[in-house]
Parts: sequence; structure tokens; C-alpha cells
Amino acid sequence: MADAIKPPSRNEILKTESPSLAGTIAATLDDVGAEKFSEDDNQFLKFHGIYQQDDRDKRRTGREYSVMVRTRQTGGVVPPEQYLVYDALATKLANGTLRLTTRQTFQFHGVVKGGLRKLIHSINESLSTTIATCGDVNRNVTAPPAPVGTTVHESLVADAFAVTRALIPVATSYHQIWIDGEKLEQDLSDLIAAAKSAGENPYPIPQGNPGPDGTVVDPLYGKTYLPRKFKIGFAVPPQNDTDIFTNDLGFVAVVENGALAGYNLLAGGGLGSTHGNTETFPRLASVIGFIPRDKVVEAAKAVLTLHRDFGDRTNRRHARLKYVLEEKGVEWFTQEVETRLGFSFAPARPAPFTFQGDQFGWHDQLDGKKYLTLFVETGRIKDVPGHALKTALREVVAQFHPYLYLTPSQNIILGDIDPGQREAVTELFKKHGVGVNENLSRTRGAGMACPALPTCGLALTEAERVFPKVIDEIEVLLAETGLASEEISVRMTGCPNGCARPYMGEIGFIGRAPNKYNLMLGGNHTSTRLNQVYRENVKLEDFATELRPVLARYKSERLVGEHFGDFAERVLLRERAAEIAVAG
Ligand code: SRM
Ligand code: SF4
Repeated sequence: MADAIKPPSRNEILKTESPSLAGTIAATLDDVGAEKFSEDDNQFLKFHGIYQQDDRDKRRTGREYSVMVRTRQTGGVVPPEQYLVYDALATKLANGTLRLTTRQTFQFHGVVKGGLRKLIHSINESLSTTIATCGDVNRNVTAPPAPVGTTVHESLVADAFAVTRALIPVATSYHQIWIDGEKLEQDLSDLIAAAKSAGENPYPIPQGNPGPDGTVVDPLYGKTYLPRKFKIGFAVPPQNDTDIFTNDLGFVAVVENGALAGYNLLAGGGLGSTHGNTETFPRLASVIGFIPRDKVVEAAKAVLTLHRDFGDRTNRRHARLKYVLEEKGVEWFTQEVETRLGFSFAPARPAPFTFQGDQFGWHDQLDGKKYLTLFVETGRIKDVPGHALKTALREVVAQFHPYLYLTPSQNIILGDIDPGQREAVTELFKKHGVGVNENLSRTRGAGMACPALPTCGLALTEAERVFPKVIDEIEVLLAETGLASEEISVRMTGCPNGCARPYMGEIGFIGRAPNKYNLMLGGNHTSTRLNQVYRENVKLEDFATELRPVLARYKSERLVGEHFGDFAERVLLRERAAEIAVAG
């Protein structure tokens, strides 16, 4: 076995030596002269939901350190009072923006060390947490966000919360460092009191029992946690808004006689890869079988502990569950999970997907209320001249108290709005220059880009900052070719890690080097197929030249009803494969 001959990775040694995950974080926080955390503490910080970063635009003149903090929002659910706390925290203690993520959470960027305790304490006080939103543990659990009000949806969201709670690690050090004894910001205390009035924190953090040596070891994760991150999603066909096949573990709702009968369990999805390293690759999850609804938490624990026990602890680039499935096979995996569960899977039941992304604009809930799905370009909530989205959202939430639901496509839903308030909400957005999606092209609405530069330490090139302009150009091309009303999903990342799930886009741009991207084609509109490389190392200024003929051919050669990604797969990628074969 690989583990027997290769040494464990540095992260494994760190976890073994300090299973409390405390490192020297508290001491560095107390040391006002320390400008940054140590490299080892960086690894521990991730388990607390924190990444140390530096502003990469400023590297020429030295390093300017700050941190990124990620919250937990199962299924993207955000009570209005909590949103108002986050809005204030972003202004007071971060860079003034809130970033909606592709896994339905918020990220605060640009948090300085001196404000970190207050920020995390306040997030916990407002009934959320940052625990385990990063690190070798179960991350934020995704679920369809639209508050449609069906019993199926409500049951599914309840299951997503149950799974979340069952997999939150014991974290004594989290309490000690961030929660105990910190004084509240005086000017936030009213907002926090309002958030607390909403009830219990849905993310209780277990304290655990110390062993004979005084150490608390997590009963589920053990001393060394997982070999790598672990991601769970839920989906309700026919909409695949959570990109369910990209998760380590997916639960696809099976609805029978109008009720949630159970789930088809999928396992072994994941997208991250490294350019030039064939040991790493994106993989779609395999369909394992059906489980009844009441087994969902047990099933999640069984798959998670299988990853714990069989994932590669010697090589972090090869440590995700997808490689266990790929190398040991679906049959082995199924038997191993069944042994852990003590029962067998039933065959997966039919549950097809027919579409993927968000449905923008106003919609009806079953209880007579309305919800509004609002486009947020690249997920960044901020104020810019003529488009004060952050202010608009704050005022709408303060005045109308909608529940908020973050979507896995970096957008936001405002739910539970009285029909009589619809016009007033629309007007308040308009007052701040925010349209309610009237002039949004379908292709822009379906786009996603990761943060990349200047915050992400792994970025090879730009994504979020250039993406609106890339979409501007694609819109022009679509208009030129008579395709303006088409929806083509376009996704861009600054490196091959896949944070905006670019491998699922009908068009994907994956950063390779400064201003160079692999142009990927052939994902489908249900997000159930990986795309493939069409051209390598395309410069930003050459995108239009590459895409113009491709779109023109789509317009003239497509079959009736054929989506762009399907055309690309049927025609363009085959031609490309033939060209490569001829070239030898
Ligand atoms: Fe990601 C690392 C941002 C979703 C695969 N991701 C990072 C870091 C933390 C960079 C780092 O390690 O230093 C990025 C922080 C950038 C910044 O400045 O904020 C980052 N990932 C994001 C977000 C914010 C992208 C976004 O546009 O919203 C998403 C946060 C999700 C959340 O709320 O939890 C985000 N990351 C994803 C996804 C998509 C998903 O989960 O649905 C993926 C691909 C799916 C998967 O996991 O396979 C993804 N992120 C990665 C990887 C590659 C992991 C691998 O298996 O190789 C890394 C690098 C790593 O872990 O070493 C990474
Ligand atoms: Fe950073 Fe790469 Fe993820 Fe983009 S895809 S946020 S560049 S790690």
C-alpha cells in the first residue's frame, strides 16, 4: 500500500502533533507586532475557516498580509438579521465587499489580523460559524436554494442541516480562540442582538471529551481528520443547480407520490487538477445506489469515514475521495460502504436532470409569498458608482426582512416577500441603480468566475476581474451571429483547481499562465458532462478570434434544439481529436 512506503505529507504530521488544531494561532493573535501567521499555523487556520493571503497586486513593493474568512451557510440559507451583521462586518473589518461563493457561503476578504477575533466572534454570535468551512473536513453542504415551499424541498433542506450537524468536528480550540471571552463591538451589538433573537445556532460545535492525556480527539474524524477536503451536495431533479456530480458525495432526491422517498447516492466527484500532472484529473461522481431518506446521515458518515481510512495521506494532490473510487473501483467502494452501513443499496431510481442554473426574476412560493432571484456578477456584493448593490441589499433587507438564500452560481435569492411589497422592493433596488434582471442576457446570467487575483495565492492569472469584459465580448459575438437569446454557460478560473467549476461549462476558460487560458468546450446544459480542451494557451485578447468561427458554425450547423455544448461535443471536439490524431 502506498502509505506503507511513502512518508506522510507535512499536513499529516501537523495534524498528528496538534489534533486540537490550535497551533500557535492564539499567541500570534495576541502579538500585535506579528504581521502574519506561520506556515504551520496557516494549515491549522483553514480548519477554522481562515486563509492567510497577501495582496498580489502589491507584491513588487513587499507583502501586505490579510486573511480571507469563509462562513457556513447550509443550502445557502441566511436569516435577514444575520445578513445585516455580515454587511456591517464587511464594511468595518474587511475590504467592504461580501463575496458569494460557488458553494453558497460568504467570504470576507482583506481582514486584518487585529480584527479577526471580532469578526469570527460576531459571525458566531449571529448564529453561524466558520468552523470547518476549509481544511480536511466536510465543507459547506450545498442544496437547492429556491424557497419554493414544497414539502420535498423543506425535507431535503432539513436533511442537509442534519448531515451538516453530524459532520461538524469537535473543536475545543475554536471555542478557546474565537468565542470565549471576546468583547463585542459596541456599535454592532444591536444588530447582533437582533440576529440572536432568531433562536438557536443551527451549527452547534461539539466540545468532545478529553482522553486520559487531556487531549480531545474527534470521535468521527480521529486524530488526523480526513486526508483532504470533503464536499457534500443535495439536488432535486430536474434542476441540477448544485452541480451535483462535482461533489465527493451527492444526494439526488427521489420523489415518489409527491414525497421525498430517499436519495440516489453519488460518490467520487471532484474537479481539481494540476497542469501537466496526469495523476490528477477532474472526475464526475459515480452513481452508487438508492438509500431511504432516514439513512442519509449514516450514509454520509459511512462515505466520509471511508475517505478517512482509504484516502492517500502521502500526496495531497492525490488525496481526494475521487482517486479512491477511480483506483479501487465502484464495486469495491459500494461493498465497503455497505459493510459500514450494515445494509445494501437498492438500485438507483430514475431521477433525470433537464437544466442547471438559476431562474432569475420574481417567482411565486407555494404559501402565496414571492421570491426574487437576483444576479450578482461574479458573486461580488459591493457598491460602485451607479450600481450600489451592497447598499441596496442592506436597505431592502432592513426594510422588508426577506430570508436570503445564496445560490451555487454565486447569485442571491430574497424570499418570503409579500406580493404587495414586490413593487417597493423593485423600486428600492432601482433607486441604487440595481435592475431586477430586466436586461440581463441569459449567457451573462449563467456565467461564473473564481476570485483569482489579487487575493488567491494559487492564481496563475486573472478571472473575476476580467470576466465581465469577457462576457461583454461574448455578448457582442452572440449578437453578431444571431444567437443573442441563447444561454451558453461560460465559466472561468485563474488556475486548474476548478473553483468556479469551469470543467462543467459549455465554454470554460482555465488559467495556465499570466494572460493565458485553456479554452474548454463541450460541457452540457444539465451539467452532467465534463468539457475538454479545445485550444491551449489562448490569450485574453484572442478569445473573440477563437470563438467567432465556432459560434458561427453552431448557428449554421446545429441540429434542431441542440445546445451549444452538445454541438461542440458532437462536431468541434471530434474534429479537434481527428486533427490531433493526424498530427501524430
Ligand atoms: Fe476553491 C482552493 C476559492 C469552490 C477546488 N479555493 C481555494 C482557495 C482557498 C485558494 C487557496 O487554497 O489558497 C481559493 C480562495 C480564493 C480567494 O481569494 O477567495 C478558493 N473555492 C473558492 C471559491 C470562493 C470560488 C468562488 O468563486 O466562489 C469557492 C468557495 C466554496 C465554499 O464556499 O466553500 C470554491 N473550490 C471550489 C470548488 C467548487 C465546488 O466545491 O463546488 C472546487 C472544485 C470542486 C472540488 O473540490 O474538486 C474547488 N479550491 C479547489 C482546489 C482544488 C482541490 C483539489 O482537489 O485539487 C483548491 C486548492 C487546494 O485545495 O489545494 C482550492
Ligand atoms: Fe484560486 Fe485557482 Fe480557485 Fe481560482 S480556481 S480561486 S485561481 S485556487
